[in-house]
Amino acid sequence: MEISEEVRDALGRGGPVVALESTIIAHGLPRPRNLAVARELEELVRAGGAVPATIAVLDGVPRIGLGKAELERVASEDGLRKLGHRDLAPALAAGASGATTVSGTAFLAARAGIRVFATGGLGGVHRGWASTMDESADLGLLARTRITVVCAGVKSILDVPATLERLETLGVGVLGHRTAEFPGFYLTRSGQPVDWTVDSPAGVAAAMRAQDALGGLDSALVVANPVAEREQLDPALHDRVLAAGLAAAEQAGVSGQAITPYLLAYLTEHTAGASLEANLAAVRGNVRLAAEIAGEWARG
Ligand code: PSU
Ligand code: MN
Repeated sequence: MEISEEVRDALGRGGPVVALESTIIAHGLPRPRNLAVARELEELVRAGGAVPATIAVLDGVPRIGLGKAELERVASEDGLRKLGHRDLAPALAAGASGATTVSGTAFLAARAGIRVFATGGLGGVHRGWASTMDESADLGLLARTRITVVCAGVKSILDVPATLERLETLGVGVLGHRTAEFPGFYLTRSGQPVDWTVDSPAGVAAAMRAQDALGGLDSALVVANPVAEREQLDPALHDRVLAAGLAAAEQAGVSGQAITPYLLAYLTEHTAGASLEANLAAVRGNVRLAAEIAGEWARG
């Protein structure tokens, strides 16, 4: 894999680095806004004193840290694949290009030596799992990877209580950041409790150090960071449009990798962009917090 000079330097001196995923850019946000967002997220990491490492696969090469032209490719190239960790080997062998999901990004980030990763909302157990068995590969990969993922919970298009149960079964730690309630991605609250709450980035770094001191199984630490209440999507609008979107997806026969992008786009369209603003507010908050955590972690 190819690590950019800036990221390599930062890692070499033990400086703070934050990994950013590319699926949200390529498949989760509408064009051309997505490119502006990709740049903005990198700037937010820098403003927080850390180095951004946006991750993607281009022409069969995993890239850790993208240049200007590469970021533009991720935001605008047609036919870019969506790559979970299981897709990496075939993509590399085929010389393909793709955006990496949480699982693909976390896998590559950990191998590059990056410990902190920011995203919007994790994948998880889809509603209707009992008939489709659709559970995001994000969960299984996080169960086997020592990385700290800052997110606004799991996407609210999912079965949130079931996803939390799976995280427990898989042994993935969940910390609420200044919240005793698990966030709901577009929404400040999901209605589900979290078992552990920390009140600062230093508190997260302390848990990371404790993970390392304990040793044993490598697994992720999920830092759940709610979107501010004034920036959340109106909960009644959310519930109404999501119900319609789930019905539309079923009617259209959308399944597999396509379901998450379909629902996110449906919400954006049918809330006149309000869900997009809430999504972006959540991601920005996560990126800022991740930069602070990376700073605390680097201070040792
Ligand atoms: N967070 C967002 N938007 C997104 C995603 C996360 O705000 O588009 C992406 C992540 O890459 C996550 C993926 O891994 O959605 C989950 O897809 P699936 O349900 O197909 O595993
Ligand atoms: Mn799936």
